Amino acid sequence: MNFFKKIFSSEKKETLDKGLEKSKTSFFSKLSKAVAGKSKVDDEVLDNLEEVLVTSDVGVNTTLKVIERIEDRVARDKYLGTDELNKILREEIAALLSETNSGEATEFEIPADKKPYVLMVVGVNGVGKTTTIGKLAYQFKKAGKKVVLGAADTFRAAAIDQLQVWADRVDVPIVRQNMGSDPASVAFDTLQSAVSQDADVVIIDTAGRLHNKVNLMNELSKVKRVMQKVIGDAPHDVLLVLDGSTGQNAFEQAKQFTAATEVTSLAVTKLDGTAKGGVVIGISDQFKIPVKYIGVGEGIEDLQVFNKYEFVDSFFK
Ligand SMILES: Nc1nc2c(ncn2[C@@H]2O[C@H](COP(=O)(O)OP(=O)(O)OP(=O)(O)O)[C@@H](O)[C@H]2O)c(=O)[nH]1
Ligand SMILES: [Mg+2]
Repeated sequence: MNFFKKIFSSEKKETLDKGLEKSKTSFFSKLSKAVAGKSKVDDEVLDNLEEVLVTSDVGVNTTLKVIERIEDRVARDKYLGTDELNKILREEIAALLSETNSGEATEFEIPADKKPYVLMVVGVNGVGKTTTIGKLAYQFKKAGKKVVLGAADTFRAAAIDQLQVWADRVDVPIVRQNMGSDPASVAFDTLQSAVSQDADVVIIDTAGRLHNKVNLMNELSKVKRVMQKVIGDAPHDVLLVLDGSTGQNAFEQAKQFTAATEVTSLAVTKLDGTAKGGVVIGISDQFKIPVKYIGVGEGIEDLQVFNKYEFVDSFFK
């Protein structure tokens, strides 16, 4: 299996290893209980393993697929030692995820044929939208791109100020209006400003209102429609941010949000400091929408391009 031969920057790997520490500790302590006193992978071990995966937030559907793969393997190989379970899990989950379109990238990249490339960020309150925008702006700027931010979360004054703090920190321009102004109008202004500055990337922050509010769809549609007056095919990416520390709740949010609006990519944040990191495995397996980024801390550098092989490698080691 050459999945793991790809070499990633050791610095990135270290941050990821550290970010997943809690998830791993919790997973491995459950796993060792599941195989205690057992030397061979048998039905009882598989039952226990199923429980370990489900309680590690991998999700029921994905867990069943993983168990099936391991059952097949048990049927093929005559003897599978529990001491190998770790390695087997790593291989089978990587093989399972190789069928998804998540996590193929290794760099912060944007398509060169869209200028400016318009990224709209959506998600419920507090999931980490603004922080993720700040971190993305930093990465794109570092890659030599000209970035403009748009403060279309006009719901709270603090939200605009928070984006301003990130804009100052990264040293990129921000387009803002007063609190309570029309988000679509801010988005329009931002795109116009970006075009006139010949910017490469525009990132639009939006209000984190509840996914079950009826007006969400209308509001986001309006923002999109108005942006299209400036750039016909904008937004080029609608990034839904999910809080990984909420585990199964993140699944629910993704389901409900994708039903309300067209989402083209996912970011899973707050994987550090939670034992629920397994949720990324389930989300990348189960949603057709690719997971593009993961948040592994509050710092400016703590956003990573999600790469499934690197992730699985980190998780099961
Ligand atoms: N530990 C950790 N904290 C994070 C991460 N991403 C965001 N946060 C924190 O989560 C909190 C909420 O982040 P925001 O960026 O304000 O979230 P938001 O979605 O913009 O929230 P609203 O604007 O209120 O809807 C902040 O305290 C962030 O520092 C992460 O990857 N790891
Ligand atoms: Mg915000």
